[in-house]
Amino acid sequence: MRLILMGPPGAGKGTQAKFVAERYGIPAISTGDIFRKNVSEGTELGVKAKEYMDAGEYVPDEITNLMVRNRIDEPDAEPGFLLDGYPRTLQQVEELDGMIKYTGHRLDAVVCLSADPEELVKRLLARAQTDGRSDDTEDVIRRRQEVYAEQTEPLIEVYRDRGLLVEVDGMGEVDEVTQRVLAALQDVRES
Ligand code: B4P
Repeated sequence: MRLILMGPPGAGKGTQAKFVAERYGIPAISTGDIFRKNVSEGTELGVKAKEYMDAGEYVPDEITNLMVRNRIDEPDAEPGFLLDGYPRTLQQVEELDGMIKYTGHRLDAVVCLSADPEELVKRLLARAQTDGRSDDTEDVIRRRQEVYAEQTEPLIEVYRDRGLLVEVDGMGEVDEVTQRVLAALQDVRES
């Protein structure tokens, strides 16, 4: 399976990616996690990414695309992968199309989690209490929501037009959402 998991900040991408990846035996590749790892290790990529992430902006496409290209070239991603939080711009969609075409494979589905924006602010502020992520302050969360609406929401139509979009309600308990995502993907496999 080659899957994309998308949705606004805090919709549950990272939370659900773990379960989906486990179910299908594929790696979950989170661009956000890779950036955060680089930030914590103080790499050159991390220093560049931090500036954008802390402001709630997207890291530039050329940096993000190269990072994903390298990651999906690794052997564990050969049988398939779940991309969590990539692509987020139309340019990233184009790049990903090229990467997948090059390997002779195709995307199976794009799962988009939806949730009420105010609930998402609450979830992320709650996470701020426990994880202390530097981009989980209210101003930055609201900026991330704007950036998502401007740059990532248009991708929904792109994937809908391709017949790949699977919309899943991300409200409710984590395990309820997991059941919905897995059931929706089961339908994709059987269709
Ligand atoms: P991400 O790490 O992807 O951050 P996110 O959108 O906030 O995460 P996510 O939606 O995964 O939140 P989660 O489910 O874990 O990106 C961070 C930054 O990296 C971006 O702003 C950008 O700067 C940069 N970046 C990443 N990818 C990029 C790209 N492709 N291009 C350019 N820049 C990029 O959950 C959030 C919280 O809600 C958790 O605390 C969780 O426990 C809780 N939660 C989840 N589901 C819940 C539920 N059903 N009920 C209650 N709480 C729930």
